[in-house]
Amino acid sequence: MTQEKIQLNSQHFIDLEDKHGAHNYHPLPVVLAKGEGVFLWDVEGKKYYDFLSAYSAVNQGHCHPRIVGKMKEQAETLTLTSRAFHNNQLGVYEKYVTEYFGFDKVLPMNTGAEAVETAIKICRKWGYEKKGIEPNEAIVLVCGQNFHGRTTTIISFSSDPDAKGNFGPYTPGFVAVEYNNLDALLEALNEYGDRVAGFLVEPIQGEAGVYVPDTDFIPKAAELCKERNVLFIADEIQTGIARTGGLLAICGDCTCEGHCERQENFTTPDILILGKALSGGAYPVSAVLANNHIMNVIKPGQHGSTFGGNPVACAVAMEALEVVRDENLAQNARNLGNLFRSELQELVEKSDLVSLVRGRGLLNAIVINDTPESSTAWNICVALKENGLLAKPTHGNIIRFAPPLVMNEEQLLDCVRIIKETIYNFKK
Ligand code: IF1
Repeated sequence: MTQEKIQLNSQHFIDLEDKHGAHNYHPLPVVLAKGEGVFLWDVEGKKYYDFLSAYSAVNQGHCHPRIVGKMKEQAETLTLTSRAFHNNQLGVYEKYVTEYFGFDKVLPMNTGAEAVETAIKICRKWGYEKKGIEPNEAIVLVCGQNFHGRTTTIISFSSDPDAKGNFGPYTPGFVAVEYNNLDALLEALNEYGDRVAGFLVEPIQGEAGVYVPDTDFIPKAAELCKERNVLFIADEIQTGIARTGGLLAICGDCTCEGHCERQENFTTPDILILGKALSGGAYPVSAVLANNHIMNVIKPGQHGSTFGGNPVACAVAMEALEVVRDENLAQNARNLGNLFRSELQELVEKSDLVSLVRGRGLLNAIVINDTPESSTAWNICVALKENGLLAKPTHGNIIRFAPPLVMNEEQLLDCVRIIKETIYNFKK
């Protein structure tokens, strides 16, 4: 290659980021230039399977033609009006998404963290105006090892020192209970009594390492909240939109694809938070859904966002959700997830490197048999990259595997082959 061409390879782009960008991430050494379905290509033209899906934002596959088509169509027509005026997309989307998930109303935002912040504000306001909590005394219960975003209030209740350290002073009004521990939840409800406005929980803790709680944790936690007049707030930003084999992770093993007849195992949250794959990864779209007796505490001028509910976001989100239904992505995630975990169980039995496989649907992880401080999981991901599969460790020794939900069985088994060969040939 000529000197000019060498300059435009991966190192060139990595150097640009290093010199001109904040160092708030430690990416795998790969520079991507193109995505299509389950595949990504780097600047040298090497092809990879995507096994992260941008942290479950690209459930519908990279650059889904229907989603990109709608985005282009709306972007060439009307991109942004602000909420100072009405437009011909927002109401249509609001009707569509509230009927899709079974709620009276939606408050549209952009990023996941903004939606979590929005849910906290709605919950607190409901606590004061409907539950009668003393002013500024509301408590929101959260879980240890949570991940809900990176704003100052959200990291105030994080248990991760990297996410929280040196960002104080912290927002008060949050109490953490151990995840998957109903006794701990009950104890906190008893201790804080009528001050508790809500319980914010991930149905499966993604960042913490794909922790799937006991089957009865979510339903029983929701029951306890109902008994104590506490809002059950489900953060489905990473687990929702078909990722875990149902439309939502709190659907349990219901495969209703939405419009659930509220089967006995369905837990209905008081506030549902969505993001990421709500747009198929094409555009920042998030949403907070709730019924009128909760959502109507928000009056004009009390919350908002310049881009929240913009016409492009509305058009993209409707198409992204149609694709989930038309392509039966929840059922596919369920089927391929079962196959994936059963195939990888072989690694637990035959390799000293892998101590556990866990997950639900196509949100899975393997636990590497080394300390969280070791670089083994990272080095395995670098080896996977060399072998054509992109994944990234979550906390230390856990590797998350989350391919786009449009993957087919042949592709999944090809990825299983790559993962097995990489693990069996890996030298620490
Ligand atoms: C990063 C983690 C995953 C989320 C849940 C809210 C948000 C997220 C359950 C906030 C976002 C992203 C953020 C991104 C990496 C990724 C992540 F590693 F950070 F924790 F997926 F597990 N609730 N998760 O998973 O949504 O504001 O990002 O749109 O910050 O590094 P956001």
